[in-house]
Amino acid sequence: MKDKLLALKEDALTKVDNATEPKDLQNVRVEYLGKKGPITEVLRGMGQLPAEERPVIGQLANDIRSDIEAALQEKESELAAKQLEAQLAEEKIDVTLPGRPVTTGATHPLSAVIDDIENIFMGLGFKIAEGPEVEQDYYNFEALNLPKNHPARDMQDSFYITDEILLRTHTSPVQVRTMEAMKGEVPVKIICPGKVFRRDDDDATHSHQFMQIEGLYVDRGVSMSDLKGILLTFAKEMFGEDQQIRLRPSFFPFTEPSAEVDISCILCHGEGCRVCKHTGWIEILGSGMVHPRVLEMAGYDPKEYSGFAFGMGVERIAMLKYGVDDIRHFYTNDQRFIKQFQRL
Ligand code: FA5
Ligand code: MG
Repeated sequence: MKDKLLALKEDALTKVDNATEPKDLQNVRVEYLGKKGPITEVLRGMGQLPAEERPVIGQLANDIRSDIEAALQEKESELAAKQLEAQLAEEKIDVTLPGRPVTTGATHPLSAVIDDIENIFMGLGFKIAEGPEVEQDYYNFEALNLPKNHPARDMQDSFYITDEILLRTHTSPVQVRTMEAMKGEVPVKIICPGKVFRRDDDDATHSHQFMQIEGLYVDRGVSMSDLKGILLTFAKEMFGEDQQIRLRPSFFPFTEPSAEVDISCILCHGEGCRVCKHTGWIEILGSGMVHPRVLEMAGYDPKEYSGFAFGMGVERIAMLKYGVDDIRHFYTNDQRFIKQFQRL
């Protein structure tokens, strides 16, 4: 019986030794130490032993149990340690790998140009005004001295929603809305940036949707020389100290007299090149002295007050400032284009 127990111990310890997974050890435990295991069986048969041998065999059986249990536990922690090591090796982080760049958003070039223009005019005492993009025919045309069927409406052929409501074709209706809201107070000194819409065919310098910035200054004694001085200051701040401007007689029903304003060509500085069509000048805006009828309709007595107004194309300014040769680049959202203008 003693030999049988010792042989069982040998077998069990060999199996523990050869175990490679926790589940192998669990099998050994069930096989040798379980209720139906061989050791339990030996102990059950003790009744047939002579009385003096019983305590010796009993002691031996208990010792063998605890030896096997101890071997199992040791092997268990060995396997657990190995498994942890393998897992750590697998999850190792290579801190020498290059990092992944974090990309940050940037201001769109058109927004950046609007910011610049706003800053220049705020420095000259102008406030920012706003108006609706879906506008009434009255504000877009009639109150600007463009009655129904006036031929000048054709130049801004537009998107009508009903006979009386349209997408605004310029930011000039904000002149009227601002004067109405000011109820005869002076000075009225605002600029208004915003989207405008026209049934224009898209090409390198035209888009059916674009942006304008309107300017309006109404007070006692405002003259054409104020207009010229403000716009020259703007051109110098926007494009550089050596900038010159030129006023060309023009026509708008809501200004009298009217002028189209050119700046000396950014690229050739007035010598003549492809961009300025060899004239040395580039048109950036329309302007003039607010027509007496427009002042009157908005509640300002033209005998007492006068004012100037202008409307510039934001995309045209941005194209000149950054040397962009096609207006459509601004709207296609090509990251390779946009990223060139990143500012923090
Ligand atoms: C006007 O829209 C007048 N409301 C400007 C004005 C305001 C005159 C106040 C007098 C007093 P015009 O249609 O010329 O004018 O447009 C003004 C500017 O908008 C142009 O000089 C040009 O820079 C820009 N622009 C006009 N049409 C387009 C277009 N289809 N795409 C991009 N920019 C355009
Ligand atoms: Mg024009």
